[in-house]
Amino acid sequence: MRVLLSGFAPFGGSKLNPSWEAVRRLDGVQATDTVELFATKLPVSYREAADRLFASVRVICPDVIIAVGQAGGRKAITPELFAMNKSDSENPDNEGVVLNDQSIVEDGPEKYKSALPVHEIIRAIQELDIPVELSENAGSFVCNHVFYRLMHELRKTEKPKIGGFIHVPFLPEQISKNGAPSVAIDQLTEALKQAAIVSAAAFSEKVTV
Ligand code: PCA
Repeated sequence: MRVLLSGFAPFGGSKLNPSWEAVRRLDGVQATDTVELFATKLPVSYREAADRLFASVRVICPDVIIAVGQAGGRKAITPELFAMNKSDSENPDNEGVVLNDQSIVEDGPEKYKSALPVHEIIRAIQELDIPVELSENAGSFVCNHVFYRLMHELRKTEKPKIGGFIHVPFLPEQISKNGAPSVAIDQLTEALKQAAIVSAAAFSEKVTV
């Protein structure tokens, strides 16, 4: 079974993005006897990010898609429960685009729920002693945009797949001494690997029931 993890390029003046730093370390990793991991990098662009994810999905044909992004300031890894049909941020994306109060999919549902087993993911990461908690708010910038487009796309794919979104905190090297909380790269990488394994197991159960 294949799990595709996406990470984002740096944005907002940062030199790196922990989401890509972590998932790139998982590209090509055989996580278990049956679970293979793949990674793809997305631009921080409302216009392009989701289409780039779908292009990778067409090439890799994963069963599980886990999009990952940075949520600077959060103290824990946060599997997201809901994607909202709204883009609204003062921050420009990497193409300089600012969106205010805009629907992502015209006439689309107000929100989608993650299809990942978020509670199992949280339990598995807790067992590794890595900070993790549920989030019910993926924001309204490019991450939520990709999450919403992914969930919208997954409704209509022929071959069943599951997907969702996980935000990760800053890396220690992104913050000044007394600044925001952070989680080390090895922990982020291990946590996302577990998230992939748990999600693949949930997907197998779903398709064999
Ligand atoms: N985080 C931003 C966009 C890219 C990223 O890594 C967000 O939370 O929307």
